[in-house]
Parts: sequence; C-alpha cells; structure tokens
Amino acid sequence: MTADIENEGPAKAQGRREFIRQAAFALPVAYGAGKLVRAQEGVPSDQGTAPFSGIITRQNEPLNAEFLFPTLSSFLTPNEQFYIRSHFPVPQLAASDWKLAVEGHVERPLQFDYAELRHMPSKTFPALLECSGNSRVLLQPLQPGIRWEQGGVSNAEWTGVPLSAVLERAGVKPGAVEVILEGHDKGRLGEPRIPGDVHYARSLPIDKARRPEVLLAYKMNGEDLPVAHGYPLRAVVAGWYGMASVKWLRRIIVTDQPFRGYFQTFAYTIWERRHGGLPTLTAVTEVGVKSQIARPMKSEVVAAGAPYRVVGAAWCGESGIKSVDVSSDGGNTWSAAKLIGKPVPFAWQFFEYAWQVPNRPGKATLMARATDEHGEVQPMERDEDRRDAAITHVQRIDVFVR
Ligand SMILES: Nc1nc2c(c(=O)[nH]1)N[C@H]1C(S)=C(S)[C@@H](COP(=O)(O)O)O[C@H]1N2
Ligand SMILES: [Mo]
Repeated sequence: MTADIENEGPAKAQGRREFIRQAAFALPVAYGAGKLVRAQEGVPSDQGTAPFSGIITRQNEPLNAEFLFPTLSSFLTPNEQFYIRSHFPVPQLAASDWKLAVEGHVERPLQFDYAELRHMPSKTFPALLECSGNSRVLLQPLQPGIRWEQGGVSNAEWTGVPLSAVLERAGVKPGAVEVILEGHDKGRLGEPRIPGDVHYARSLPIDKARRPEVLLAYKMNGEDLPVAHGYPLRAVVAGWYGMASVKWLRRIIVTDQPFRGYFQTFAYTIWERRHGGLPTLTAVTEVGVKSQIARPMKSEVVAAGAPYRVVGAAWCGESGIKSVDVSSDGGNTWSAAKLIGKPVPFAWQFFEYAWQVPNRPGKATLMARATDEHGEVQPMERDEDRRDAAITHVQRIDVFVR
C-alpha cells in the first residue's frame, strides 16, 4: 500500500488521481451541514480568534479547533474545516523573509528560502492527520488537555518537497540517527517548568525521515498553506499522529543521538511494557487502527422500523484498512460494513452500513470496529497504558429510536 506514492510517473499519478476521485464521492449528509455552517455566519464573536466558520473552537489562545465529524461528507476536508492543534500563539510569518536551516550532523549546512523550495521537484498526495488526543472526551476519569470529541482528525491533499530531497542536498553524515523538526512557535512550558521559551519540536528516526510519505508541504488542497496550518512550510509525516507534522518550520537538525525534547518525553508519550514487562515511557508515533461513525451522531433520534444508512470513516498508520464491522446491538453481533471507493494510502476509508432500525422504541447503541491489512483489530476497551494519547478503542454511539 505504502509504495503507491513512491517514484510515481505521470501515468501512475493519473491512476492515483482516478482512485481519489472514486474514493472522493460525497457521502450524502443526512441533515443540513451546510445550514449548520451558514447559521454561524454573522454571529458576533467577541473573541474573534477563530478564523473559520464550520469548525468548533475548543480553546482560543492558543487556537485549537475541531472538525465537525458528524458532517463528514467529502474525502478531502476543506481547509476551513480542517482541525487545528497549536501549543503556542500562531506565528505570523512572511514567506519573503522566511528561511529554513538544515544543520547538525550533515556535510553541508544549508539555508533554503521559500522560492527555492517551490522550485524543487514536488509531490502531491492526500494524507490524514489525527491528533493523538482525538476522542479524549471519552476517557474516564476525565483527562486534562484539549477536550476533543471525534473531530481531532481530518484529511487533506498536500503538495511539497520530500524531506529526503532536502536531506540529500545537505548530505547526511554516517552515524545520523534522527532528524529534528523545529517550529517557529514558542512559549513557556509549565509542567515540568523549563526556564525560558521553548520552540515546538519533534524528531523522526532517520529511516522514517527518508520515506516518500514525509513531505515539507507548502500547499493544502491546492491552496497555499493557511496560517493556522503552518504557513509558509510544514512537515506532513503521513502514517504518524499529528504531533510529528511540525508546522511553521524553522530548522531541520540531523542528530547522531536520540532527541529527548519536551514533546516526546513529558508530552505525547505512552507506557509500553518492555524489558520483562517494565513500563517504559515511549514517544507516540504511528497512528493506531480506528473507526468512527459520523451518522447517526450521538443522541440522534432515528425513525423506528425504517432503514438508516450508517456512515463513517476508518484509518490506520502505515498499513491500510482491510475491513470495518458494525454492531447495532451494543457489540453482541457484528456485520461487515461496505467500504466506499478504492483505498488511498495514508488517507481515511469511508464505510457505510444499511441498518434496519428496530420497531421497538428506546435506546440503541451503534459501534464500528476496523481491521487493518496486518490483521490489527481496533480494541474494544481503552488501554490505560496509553495515558491520554492514542485513543483508538471502539466508540459507542447511543441514539434514540422513536
Ligand atoms: N510548530 C508546531 N507544529 C505542530 C504543532 C504545534 O503546536 N506547533 N502541533 C502539532 C499537533 S499536536 C498536531 S495534532 C498537528 C495538527 O496540525 P493542524 O493544526 O494542521 O491540524 O500539528 C502538529 N504540529
Ligand atoms: Mo496533536
């Protein structure tokens, strides 16, 4: 699956675009999503920091906002509806005086300017981003952090230069182990306190950094990157949780030692039972297999005895989705859902299920459970070793039959 975006010639690119068109046909929205968005226009906002309509603000400063997952309808999430996750105030950068430094364990430390990068050979492909805290609102007891429901996830088409091409120009020295991506944004960090301002930064192992699905992107869905999504340049690390896709890039630092920065030690880490079962703090990396039902949505009222088209999306990290099963009786029995369109590497996979709503009024519980091509199945229960990240367990959508 992952090979599809590697070394693609024009014919292959066209074939893939055809794929995307087929995968991209719209899901009918069962209720007025368009109206929902319009209803927000003209509502005076005294905060005034959320730049888009059609998105739920979860925090104003720094700006964090959620895609309305129940309105899921197009394969590519429009830029105005794509979720936003930021740790510090959004930097306002001008492409004209912006520079990207490549330094550290390299033969030739370099600086790229914006025009130079835009003249390098580019790649375009869709990729999903999911915040590793997506669905955090489901955790019991309640966890601190952004209160994501289902919408800390979106899917866009990105255009940019492979990170590997930039690394090649600088010449990675033998013995390199990681590549740190550093953002322009910075601020104070409280727990534990670090003196002075800290820039947002994450590292990738050198092998992942060289993979074709790791892009330095300047376009999102065919438009220049919106400011909130990393203008002028961001990383897109397809297959990994969103925290790796560093926005507002400033420096790329090749290292001969593992990086132990804040966002991969104190934050974005889970416990793994290594070394004879000892819990070992491990940075969150690859996206776990997961599915979410978009419609019906939580607490929706559905008509007794009528057919209902259940729709949703499933995704995983570096593999592909093999199947999705749906239960309408709280997990006692499961039926295969129909996958919609052809699979697209690193993107989400829509599914549908024809539900015959029971005649009996009362509560009904819908669930979806995805399996990837390696046979990895979405877990039924929350694994507490994952702390407040990588929240993939099967979600229960309670609706009312009337
Ligand atoms: N520079 C910088 N990059 C960042 C972040 C950030 O706060 N600063 N947040 C990360 C996290 S946790 C996520 S989930 C994604 C979200 O990307 P988006 O805002 O474009 O959806 O950006 C990542 N890249
Ligand atoms: Mo995130």
